[in-house]
Amino acid sequence: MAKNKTIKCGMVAIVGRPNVGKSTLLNALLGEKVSIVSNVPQTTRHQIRGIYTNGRGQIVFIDTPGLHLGRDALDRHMNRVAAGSVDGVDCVIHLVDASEHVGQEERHVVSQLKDCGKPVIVGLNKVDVTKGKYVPDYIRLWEDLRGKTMTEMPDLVLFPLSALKGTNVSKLIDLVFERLPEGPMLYPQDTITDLPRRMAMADIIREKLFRVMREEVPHSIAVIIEKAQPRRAKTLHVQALILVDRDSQKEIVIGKKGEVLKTVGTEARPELEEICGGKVFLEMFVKVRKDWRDDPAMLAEMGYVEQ
Ligand SMILES: Nc1nc2c(ncn2[C@@H]2O[C@H](COP(=O)(O)OP(=O)(O)OP(=O)(O)O)[C@@H](O)[C@H]2O)c(=O)[nH]1
Ligand SMILES: [Mg+2]
Repeated sequence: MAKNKTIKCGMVAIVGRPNVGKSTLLNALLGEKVSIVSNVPQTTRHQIRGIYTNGRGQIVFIDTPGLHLGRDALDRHMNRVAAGSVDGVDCVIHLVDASEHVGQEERHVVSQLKDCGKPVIVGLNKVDVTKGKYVPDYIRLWEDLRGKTMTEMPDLVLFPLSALKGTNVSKLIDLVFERLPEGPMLYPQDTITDLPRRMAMADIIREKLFRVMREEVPHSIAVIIEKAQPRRAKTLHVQALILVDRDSQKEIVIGKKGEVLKTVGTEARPELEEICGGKVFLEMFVKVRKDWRDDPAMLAEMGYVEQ
């Protein structure tokens, strides 16, 4: 009987400004951490797929870098990845921070999405903070930029949620399935993400740097896994290179008597061991590379490939 049951499968892009909670939402949807989260805008730098599978079918969620107005090569790369993610998907989740005013950047996001030709779910996130005080502003923004009222836009639906608290997250999955076509699964049932392991490892270390350094964290910080090789007794030897673009930042990243790096290592190791499935010996080095955010070769080495 199960053989004849039709299943629904498709791809869904999660798009929005930096820091609205896209990666938090992806993790909440999957019930597992696949994308790093921080309170620093522009945390996500590449496209990360998270795959949700159940009896109804399969949803491939795509977490994207925040759409923003920056101008250097890394900014251009991040914006291109985010905007390009909308092509080829079956549905778009436009995630907004409903606890904050609509700003210039949000107008920019809607102007990019308004003619995408896909069903759009406007996820009104962070309703745990202000109970969605600014929701009417987000409705007005869509109405304004499309020149139509909500009732004239059946392809658009507004949906309040809290990615952090999990409020309405399972209902969002129902809403997405309603918008997907019937079709075969795109990934094996037990796949959760397709992020290459070295990139996932580099991201975990970057997330811990953001957490430990808080407001001191330099805008231009990057992590590259230079080596991940087995070393005696099932231990994986991981060498991570941390890049900053000024000497003064190098000292901050290392910290007094190396305490920042030490804490980052302690926090990162258990998560690295989880994705590697064994013990990890972690070594970190900090180097100064001026203007790496505008250096195509450096960006390519980090996996932020120019397309
Ligand atoms: N109060 C509250 N905070 C949230 C919620 N969702 C996310 N956050 C917080 O918002 C901040 C940003 O979350 P991220 O998931 O990294 O945001 P993002 O949209 O992926 O950001 P970028 O990758 O920089 O574009 C973090 O501090 C989260 O804990 C929510 O529903 N409620
Ligand atoms: Mg993110």
